[in-house]
Amino acid sequence: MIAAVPSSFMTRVLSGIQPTGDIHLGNFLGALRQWAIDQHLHDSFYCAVDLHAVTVQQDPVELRSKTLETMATLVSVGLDPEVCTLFVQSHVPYHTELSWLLECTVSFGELRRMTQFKDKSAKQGDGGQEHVSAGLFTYPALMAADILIYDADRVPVGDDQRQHLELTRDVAERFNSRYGQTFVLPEAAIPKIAARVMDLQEPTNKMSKSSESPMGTVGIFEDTNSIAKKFKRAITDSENQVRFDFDAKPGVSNLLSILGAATDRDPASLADEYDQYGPLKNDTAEAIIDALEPVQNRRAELLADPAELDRIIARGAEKASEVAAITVQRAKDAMGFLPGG
Ligand code: ATP
Ligand code: LTN
Repeated sequence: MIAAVPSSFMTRVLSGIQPTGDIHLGNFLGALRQWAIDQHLHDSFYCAVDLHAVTVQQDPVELRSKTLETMATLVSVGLDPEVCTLFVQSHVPYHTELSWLLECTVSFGELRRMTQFKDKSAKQGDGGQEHVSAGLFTYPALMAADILIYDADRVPVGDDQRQHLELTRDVAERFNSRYGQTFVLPEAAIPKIAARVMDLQEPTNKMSKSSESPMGTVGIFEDTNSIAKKFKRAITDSENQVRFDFDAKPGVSNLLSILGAATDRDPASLADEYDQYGPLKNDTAEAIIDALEPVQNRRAELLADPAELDRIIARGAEKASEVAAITVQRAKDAMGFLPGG
């Protein structure tokens, strides 16, 4: 038998998912599935980032139920609470404390350049002035705190988070050079295939929880018939030639990426096996239905035992807090806050 590697010698990993909307295939292939596959290789922390969710207005009843659902999803995709730490971000108040210190390290100009802020504020009507919360603007400082507080070496995310990760590294480097070595510099871990799953109806837009395209977004708990129907109706093009070329053929390339991710195959070489769109759509739907079956079954088991989920959440908060408390104190000491209190 191989002896377990002590966690102090393992790579530390952290990532988060917002408890908003229904978790979709983009979240699954771009992030969650990878988290589950790699969990035994690293000392991993995964959270539902509820403090990020409130950067846009949330209904309180819905926020509570979505947070529970998101935690149930983390377990359903195969994350083992005995192996990794699964927690709710707001249960570890040190995140917001460190976030303030980092808001005072990041610059206004850096935050203004974040494309996620530009996109989300533009969607709110007035171009980002009166109805956009200040929290949506400072969000990347909180995300940096989420990562740096666990001394994470590696952050597995989809491609849309690349810019936030670069900012996190810049902020950590600046803090370290001002106040002395305090934070570990994290690397983004972005999957090679399906790092940006596109909407099935509008394949030039990313599949997103906040999308208004129900036929374009595939929820991971959707029933089999509905998943099959969405793939059947996926937008392709009029060329009827299967080729992997995202610029010229976004719809077909998206299907090839999804099939490639689900079957662990290279999307470009999969293209050689098809000369029509129909069979490609059917095989992609089938591969996704197969990949989601164990996830859907585990969820049914978990929902039958709500006390177990409560125990997992409580244990996660305790384990995460132990680590986070130490890092925040280190950062405060480095900045010159008076000890005690
Ligand atoms: P929204 O678009 O409404 O902000 P979201 O769908 O991006 O929400 P998040 O909770 O912000 O969901 O993302 C959780 C993880 O899923 C992140 O690592 C993110 O990069 C990844 N992810 C989200 N959408 C996609 C996608 N379409 N393809 C690949 N990865 C994705
Ligand atoms: N910003 C991310 C969610 C997120 C996150 C994090 C991801 C918040 N904190 C820390 C990785 C690490 C998003 O919108 N998907």
